[in-house]
Amino acid sequence: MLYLPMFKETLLKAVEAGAKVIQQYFHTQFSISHKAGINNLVTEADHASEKAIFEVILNKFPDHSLLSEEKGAIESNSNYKWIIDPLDGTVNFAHGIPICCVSIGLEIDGKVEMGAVFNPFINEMFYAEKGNGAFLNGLKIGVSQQQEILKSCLATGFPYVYPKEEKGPADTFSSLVKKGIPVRRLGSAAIDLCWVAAGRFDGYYEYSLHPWDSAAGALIVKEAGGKISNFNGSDYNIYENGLLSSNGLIHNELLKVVNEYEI
Ligand code: LIP
Repeated sequence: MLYLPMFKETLLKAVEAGAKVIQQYFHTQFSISHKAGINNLVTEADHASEKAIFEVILNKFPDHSLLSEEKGAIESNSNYKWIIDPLDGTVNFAHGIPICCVSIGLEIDGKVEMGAVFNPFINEMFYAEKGNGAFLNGLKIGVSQQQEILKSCLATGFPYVYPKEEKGPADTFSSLVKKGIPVRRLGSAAIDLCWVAAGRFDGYYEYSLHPWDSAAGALIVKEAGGKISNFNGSDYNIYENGLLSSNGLIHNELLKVVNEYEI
């Protein structure tokens, strides 16, 4: 791809610009409003981060499409779409919990080709481009080698509007914790995915996410040697529900849990 270095430079500048803004707002007084659901918050920082990110991207690529959590879709007839979560982990941020990040994926001709996730509070920049591996602060990363789900450390998240189906997120969570498996709930899908890529979690699943939550992190997991699918085990689509990511070694066991609620 001829223009990759230009895209990478803009991608990293954009996540850094957003991250600088959320750091400036952290520990200050900022307004918080509510979206659909009980705790689906959005803060001044989300909007200010998004504005800073847009400025970087549109300054360089004014004709590209954007899909961002707060502004939604800004379509053009471009083959390039920047998929942006200006502040992933908003509830954490609003409560002064520094487990949050900026996540941006670049989709070219319908496929995410590169992505970056930056948590400025612990200075962790995750980056990947398709076919070239995944990196944390410039150092190559890889998924864990844990082969047994009973010995794994997992992560999940929960929707703001709980699904009406009889069995769902709480049942899967319950079946895992009843077996003594540690299941963390960090509150940021993008960080959850990057921590699978870095080998910290052996797997992460979530029932319903938005494209901006997972566009960058899904690629980072794959480039770190991990596996990502939907709950049927087929290719994950960022525009559909059901994300299951792992080191690949426990993937089938985790699929069984989310589908049959038993290990
Ligand atoms: C959050 C995700 C998290 C999920 C939350 C929420 P937000 O995104 O990162 O994994 O469990 O329900 O969707 O709202 O902080 O951008």
